[in-house]
Amino acid sequence: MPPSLELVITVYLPEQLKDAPLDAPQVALAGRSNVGKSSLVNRLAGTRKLAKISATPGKTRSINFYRVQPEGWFLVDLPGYGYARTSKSEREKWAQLIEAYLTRAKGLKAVAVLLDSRLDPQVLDMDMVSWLKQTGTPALAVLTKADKCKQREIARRQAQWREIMRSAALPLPFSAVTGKGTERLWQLLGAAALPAQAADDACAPPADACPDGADAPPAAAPDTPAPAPRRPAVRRLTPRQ
Ligand SMILES: Nc1nc2c(ncn2[C@@H]2O[C@H](COP(=O)(O)OP(=O)(O)OP(=O)(O)O)[C@@H](O)[C@H]2O)c(=O)[nH]1
Ligand SMILES: [Mg+2]
Repeated sequence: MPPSLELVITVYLPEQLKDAPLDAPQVALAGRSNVGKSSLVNRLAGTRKLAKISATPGKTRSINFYRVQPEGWFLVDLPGYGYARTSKSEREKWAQLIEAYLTRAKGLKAVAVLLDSRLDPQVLDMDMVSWLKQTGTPALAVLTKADKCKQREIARRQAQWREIMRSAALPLPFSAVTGKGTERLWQLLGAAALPAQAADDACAPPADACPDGADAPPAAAPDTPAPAPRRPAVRRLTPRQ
């Protein structure tokens, strides 16, 4: 049985973060607006109704904390960054909320960076990856909307991101439409959230591998320090203390 997801709290303002389970083990989902974060949450949950989805970018304007049962860690859906067609003050508000979360979430074990399979690496995504490296936050790269791409294109995108992230691992192709990558993603998220438990389970046989090579674990905390970001990921992100 796959784990289940339950929405426990929605946060709209940085000051509301004090009521959120920031100390509990958690993995956050980050990515540009419209990349497919909420669709991924719904696919993991096996429902279309848990997270709100829209073809119009900028749908998720809050941070949504989902409890993963039975393990008890949290999957955290962040608002998308870089949505251009909204006011500057609105963008700043979201950026502040994301920054407040990333800097205060003591239980944050990793950030799954969602990247659109169809697009060449975007500056905002590279800035997010650089920030994660600088702060020593493990990153899992996930290529969304994989159903829209031919395998050759996916392989090229995987190689591009592996190079950028200086990782031995390939990003995981994922499709909320077909379900491709779902089982593997659950494994990777769980292992990131609860590493000790994953080590205990290490003797268990590996789950089925994806035929297209997607079974390689996606980029995890790279050892090599990255160059400083050209500009901040979502505004000015200060490393966590
Ligand atoms: N073909 C395809 N479309 C997808 C996939 N995932 C998401 N979409 C579509 O992409 C659009 C945006 O999806 P969302 O899940 O709302 O994206 P988001 O990242 O949560 O967006 P914000 O909340 O605005 O940050 C919707 O029209 C989805 O139906 C996918 O795997 N394949
Ligand atoms: Mg969303």
